[in-house]
Amino acid sequence: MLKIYGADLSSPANKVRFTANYLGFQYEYVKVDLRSGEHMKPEYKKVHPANKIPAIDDDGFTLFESNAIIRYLADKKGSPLYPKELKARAIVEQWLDFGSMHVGMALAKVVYNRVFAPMRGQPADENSIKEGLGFLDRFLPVVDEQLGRHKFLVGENLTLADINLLALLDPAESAGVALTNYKSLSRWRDALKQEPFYTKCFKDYGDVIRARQAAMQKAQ
Ligand SMILES: N[C@@H](CCC(=O)N[C@@H](CS)C(=O)NCC(=O)O)C(=O)O
Repeated sequence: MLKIYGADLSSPANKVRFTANYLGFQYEYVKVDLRSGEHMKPEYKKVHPANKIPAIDDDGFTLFESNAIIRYLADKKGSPLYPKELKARAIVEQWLDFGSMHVGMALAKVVYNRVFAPMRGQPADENSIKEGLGFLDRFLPVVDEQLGRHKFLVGENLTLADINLLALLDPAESAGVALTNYKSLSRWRDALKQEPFYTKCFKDYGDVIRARQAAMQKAQ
């Protein structure tokens, strides 16, 4: 059976679970505890040579990098989430890359420094936060405009580009990044968060962060 190695707070790993849920895969979710360094164990290096999550093991076929994994899963099912036709696929790739390389990278700077650094007792890098927020101010309006023109990022059908961006935006509010002013993006996001592929993982990512923060405070 397909195994998905991930962790509930990892947006790249959640993206893989959302995709597998949407496509109807049966899978075993193998939680890798990053805090205790489970990912650094030699056994796990056989699954991911750089000791990161997510990764999958599909009956002995191992794969890492969340975007490579979701493409593989969609192609395995022949799903329209990842169309076959040349230009349709190219546009999905375009928004998939834009989501990961621009929106996701910018938000990650803010999320790391405002959420994960404090959890690890590390100082926040204010310059990195400022840079991330600047990029978000530039890139989120582009996504909002696109979603004002279409139901989904690539027209009227859900694709991998939507699932990618949905997962990467999950920690926004926990990092103090409000998305409510982006009306079309909020309409798109609120609707997708009601879908079973998402709710099968959690109601809201913010709940997962808050539960982790409360557990850490209790343990102190
Ligand atoms: N580009 C990778 C990012 C993977 C990544 O950085 N994962 C983080 C968790 S979100 C991780 O494994 N961190 C542990 C580490 O780097 O030691 C993907 O999309 O799969």
